[in-house]
Amino acid sequence: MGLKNTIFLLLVATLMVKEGLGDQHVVGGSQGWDQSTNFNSWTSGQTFKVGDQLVFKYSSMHSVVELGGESDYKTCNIGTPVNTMSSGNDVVKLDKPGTRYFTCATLGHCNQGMKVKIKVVKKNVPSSPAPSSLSSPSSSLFSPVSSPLSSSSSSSPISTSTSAPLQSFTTFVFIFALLFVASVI
Ligand SMILES: [Cu+2]
Repeated sequence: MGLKNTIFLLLVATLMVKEGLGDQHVVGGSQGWDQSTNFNSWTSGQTFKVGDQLVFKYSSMHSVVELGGESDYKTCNIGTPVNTMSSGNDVVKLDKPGTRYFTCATLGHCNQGMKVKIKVVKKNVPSSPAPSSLSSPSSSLFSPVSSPLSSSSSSSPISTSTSAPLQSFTTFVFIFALLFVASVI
């Protein structure tokens, strides 16, 4: 196999890896998973795609309960949950298109608005990789992707954005370098 073929395969492999890496959405942004957060305004600024992850960051007074459907979501019925989490740093993978419903099991919090509805769309909406990503705030480049459970979760910095810009940028640079090498050979 020639070197050009090897480079081509590397290029393809890189793109495939990139396809597998979704964005991480820290639920509620910098305010995190809390009853004071306005989740409607947070979701309105987000696009959730298959392969992305939700990260719930919260103090021990909260938890995460996934509900089975719209009616439970509307009525704050946590009696028949799909899933319950309480680590304070919970990651939920969005593995298929559809709507997912989350709330908090602490008494009263759901009725105070501590619930979020996530509409997951298929991945292959046309995306513009490098330019739009690069215009994101630079602070998001250094967001903790999956920090271990910290003892002081209330005072720890909560990232508002995703790891996607960094991934896109490194992929962009890598592909550019490969193309450059290929053209020299
Ligand atoms: Cu709560």
